[in-house]
Formats: sequence, structure tokens, C-alpha cells
Amino acid sequence: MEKLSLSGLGWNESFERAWSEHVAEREAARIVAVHKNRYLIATADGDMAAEVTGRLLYGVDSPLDLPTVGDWVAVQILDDRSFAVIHSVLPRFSLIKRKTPGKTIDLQLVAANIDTVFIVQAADADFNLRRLERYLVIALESNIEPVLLLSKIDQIDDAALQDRLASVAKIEPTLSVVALSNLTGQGLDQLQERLMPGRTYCLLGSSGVGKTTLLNRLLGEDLYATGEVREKDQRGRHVTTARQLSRLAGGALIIDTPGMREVGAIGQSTGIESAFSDIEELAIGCRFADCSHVHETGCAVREAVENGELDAKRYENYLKLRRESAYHERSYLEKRQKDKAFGKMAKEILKSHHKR
Ligand SMILES: Nc1nc2c(ncn2[C@@H]2O[C@H](COP(=O)(O)OP(=O)(O)OP(=O)(O)O)[C@@H](O)[C@H]2O)c(=O)[nH]1
Ligand SMILES: [Mg+2]
Ligand SMILES: [Zn+2]
Repeated sequence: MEKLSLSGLGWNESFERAWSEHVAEREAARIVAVHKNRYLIATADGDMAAEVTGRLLYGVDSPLDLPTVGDWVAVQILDDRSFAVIHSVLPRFSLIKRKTPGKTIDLQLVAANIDTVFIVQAADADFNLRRLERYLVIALESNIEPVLLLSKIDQIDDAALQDRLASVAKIEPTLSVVALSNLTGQGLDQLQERLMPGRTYCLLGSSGVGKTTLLNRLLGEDLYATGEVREKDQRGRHVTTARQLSRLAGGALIIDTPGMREVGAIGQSTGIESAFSDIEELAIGCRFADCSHVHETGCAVREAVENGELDAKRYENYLKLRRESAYHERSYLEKRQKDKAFGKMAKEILKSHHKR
């Protein structure tokens, strides 16, 4: 085809002006909260409601490409500056994903552009090393620095606390831990010292461990609802129901999330390798390079379990996570492929209808 200049197509000065405005109208904003297809965004001009353009909504390859809390987006702010349209999502430097809870096998975005994950575990009954390992996998899969916040230390005595700290150090010697109580304020200074202006932190943990109570303490006011966990009433279990980004007076940004009922693994082989680096290291000594550490002879990992060098429960959790993560990933990819094949078939049928 012959090349035309834009003016040959009818482009004129007025379009030129409109175009430069059109481009200049894009502003950067950060997603503060998501509710179905509605977003709350923070802009240089304050917070406002926003929606994504139809083009973004229907043009994305997967829902994972739609904005989530913590995302940076390019928006166009409309006339009265109370509403904005989201045109695109900027590349993320990190992304927290998890398997959707329950039987459905799908990926769910938790938060984007996170510098540090605060894994919150209560020092009382909630404390569980195997669950801690699962959270570590989630953080490390995305190369995010994890920090363990051991909450409710007012509920246990010092000997029990030292015991907990020692058991964490045994599985993850380099993991930073802050032991704190929202009740007495103990440990909060230590946490405050870690919070850097402009950095984004994400609170992850079971329901009732005190994530929102902690956020309120950091905010210096009871801005968000907190409450007792009602064990029997599953529906009313979570006090926090939505993910939300808050800005602290010192300039740090912190995302509160609803408690996770289960921490399923999906497509997280890298995270598992990082969270179980001790096992990966032992594996160098296995006779076979592709040793699965399950039944092979000359397996250095199993040998370490047998002689007590590697905790059997940790080893079992490693195998379980590896199986689960791979199984869920396979099912997820199969489902995506079916969806895609269906989409392709639908398009072809539509095309053949048009031809007639
Ligand atoms: N003893 C004690 N109680 C605490 C502490 N922190 C929080 N709590 C209590 O624990 C209960 C749950 O606290 P929340 O902050 O709502 O817990 P959450 O982690 O936000 O829970 P979800 O929003 O459901 O995920 C509340 O009754 C709090 O008062 C603490 O350090 N010590
Ligand atoms: Mg909460
Ligand atoms: Zn092995």
C-alpha cells in the first residue's frame, strides 16, 4: 500500500493539539483498593474512584494482567477530577500470587510491587512452622524479602517465646523476626525502625493474628475494624474483607489483607527451592543429578533425615509442597489451554457466520 502522511489522511493542527493533550492527560496512579471492577486509586491530586477501559478489560490475555492492589497504572482523570479511567498497568517489580482457596484451581493476585512481606503469626495457638514455610514460598517465589512478625507475645511467657524463636532460626537462620504485642506495645519500636518511607509492605497471615490491629497501631488510630475470630461461624470469620493500601505518617506504605484460610501452593518451584535452600544444598550430594529425594539410592537428603540432620517434618512438607505446586500448576495450565481453545473455536464460528 502507498504510504500516506497523516495530513494526507486528514490530520490537522486541531487533531495535533488534541493528541498532545490526549497523551498528556495520562497520569500515574497507584491502586489502593479493588472492588470487583471498581478501583480506588491514589494520585498526586488525592484519591478517587476509577474503572479500567473496556480495551484493557477485554484485551488482556489473562485476569492476572488486570490491576491489583499496589499496581502502578496510567490513568486519565476526568473533568471534575473525581473519577479516572485506567488505561494500562505498568510492569510490576514483584507480585504476590496464590492459589484460590477451595476446590477451584486458579491463580489469585494478592498485591503488586511489594518490597517486604510481613508474615504474621500469633505466638500462641496459631504458631506453625509448616505454615510459615508455605508463606516463605509465596514471598520467595516473587523474590520479595520476608520478615516474620510474631504477634500476641503477651499470651506466652518468655521461655515459650525463646523456644519459638529458636525453632524458627533452626529452619530459616537468616530470616528476620520481630516479636511483638499489639496489646502491650512491646516490639513495635523495633518494627517501626524497619519501615522505610516509599517502601511497600504487605501483611499476610491467618485470620485473627492481629494484622489490622497492628496496622491501626502503626497508623496511631483505630481506622479499621478488628475483632475476635468466631471459629464456628465460617462465614463471619474474616474481620478484614478486602485488601487495602494505607499510608503511614512516616511515609511507608502498608497493605492489609484478609486472613488466609489456606495457603495453597501453585507453580512455585522457584519459591520452594529458595525456601528450602538447605535441602537443595544437601541434594548436591545425591548420587543422581535428577534425584527426587523420594526413593533413590544414594539420596543425601533422605540420609540427612535418617541421621537427624534434617527435620523429618520439614522434609515431608517440602515433598508435599513440591507435589502440590506442580499438580496445581498442571491443572491450571490445562484449564487455560481449554479456555483458549474454546475462545479460538468461538472466533472461527463467528467468522464463518460472517462469510455467509
Ligand atoms: N492478646 C493480644 N490480642 C491481640 C493482639 N493483636 C490483636 N489482638 C486481638 O486479636 C483479635 C483479631 O485481631 P485483628 O487485628 O482483627 O486480626 P486480623 O489478622 O486482622 O484478622 P482478619 O482481618 O480476619 O484477617 C482482636 O480481638 C484483637 O484485639 C496482640 O498482640 N495481643
Ligand atoms: Mg484484619
Ligand atoms: Zn536425593
